[in-house]
Amino acid sequence: MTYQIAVGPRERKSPFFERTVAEGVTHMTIYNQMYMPVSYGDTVAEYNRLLEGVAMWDVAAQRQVQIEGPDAEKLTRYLSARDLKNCDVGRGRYVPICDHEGRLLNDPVILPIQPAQFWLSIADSDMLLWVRAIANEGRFNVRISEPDVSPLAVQGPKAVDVVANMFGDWVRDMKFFSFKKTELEGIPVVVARSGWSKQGGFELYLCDGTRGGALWDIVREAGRPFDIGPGAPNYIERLESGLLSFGADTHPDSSPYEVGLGRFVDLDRDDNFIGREALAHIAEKGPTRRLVGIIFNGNPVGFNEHPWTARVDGYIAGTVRSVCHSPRRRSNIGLALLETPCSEIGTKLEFKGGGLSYKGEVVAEPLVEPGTPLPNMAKSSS
Ligand code: THG
Repeated sequence: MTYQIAVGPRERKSPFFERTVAEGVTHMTIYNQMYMPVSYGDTVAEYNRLLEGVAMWDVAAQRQVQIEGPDAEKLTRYLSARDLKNCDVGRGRYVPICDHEGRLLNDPVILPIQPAQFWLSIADSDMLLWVRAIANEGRFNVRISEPDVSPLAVQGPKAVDVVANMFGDWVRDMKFFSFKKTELEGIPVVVARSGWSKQGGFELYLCDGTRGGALWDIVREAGRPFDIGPGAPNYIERLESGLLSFGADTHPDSSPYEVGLGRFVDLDRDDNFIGREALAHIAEKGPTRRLVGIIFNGNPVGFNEHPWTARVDGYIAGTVRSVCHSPRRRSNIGLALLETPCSEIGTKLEFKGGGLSYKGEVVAEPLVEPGTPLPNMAKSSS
């Protein structure tokens, strides 16, 4: 069966859209009502480039929710389940945002741009609606907007050389999640040491959407000596490394505890935040489900279109959320959301997907230790 997703005005185009099309993007997803590239047609080559070289990703769909004004810090802290006490300007934080029942609504990176100006660099859910509602109902003195800001990620072990080539050697000393406002040939950007991979890299937050093509070309040119190529948030690498994909790995009612973000919830902080009571209750009882790493048998799988039902001795124990074949683990791997009693390491699972039956097992995370090199076998001949 072949079908296509229609392109129309209800979804937005990234400032890098035309360039990604010219580069030969083959697959897009929709994220925050914006098209986002996921593949240029050779996922193995893209994975290899991310592990051994450098890739550039249009991640403009990681939209920003900007909170500005006298109560900006107060509101940002109230929204965040993580204590932002020592969140200095110039240093980002990975933060769970929950509703009053402790359900995870989003897992943004929060960037304190100025003392009274914050960006929530969001995953795929409508944070603008949530933040505006909370701000207005709580009479916070703030302005909430979606600014003209679009991240372009440069990821991989050679990313630091490419970014130093453009901005200077000072970027080599940047700590993870630190950022700085600057410009590149007159284009306003925020340079951050961050990105959705464990291979190292930067994100350039373009602050003028009319300059997307220009920024793309500058990065492409600076990366030429390092054989940069287009890529996208890499499904295989993120599963190996254990980076959460909100909405894919999570249920609409998942708490941060069940999906491995409990370490970012601070219940003993002094100030109040949304979901505090519910989260304290869940923490005390323990989550009823847990997201765990799995390995499973069979020929190398591609990806799953939807969650697969997982059984333990015939009992429906939960769902397999995301799967792929890992070249470094030399096995099929995945993440499964299982009832807590069925989530212990060593638990045996059965599931069906794409017409095939699999046998799997719960294993420790990360599925692949950071720094594990690529086996020679996996390297493409191109
Ligand atoms: N960069 C930016 N915005 C984003 C993402 C990003 N918005 C959407 C999505 N990604 C949000 N999710 C994540 C998930 C993980 C991380 C960042 C954003 C991440 N985690 C590190 C880890 O797990 O090792 C560090 C976590 C920590 O210890 O603080 O980087 O990628 N701009």
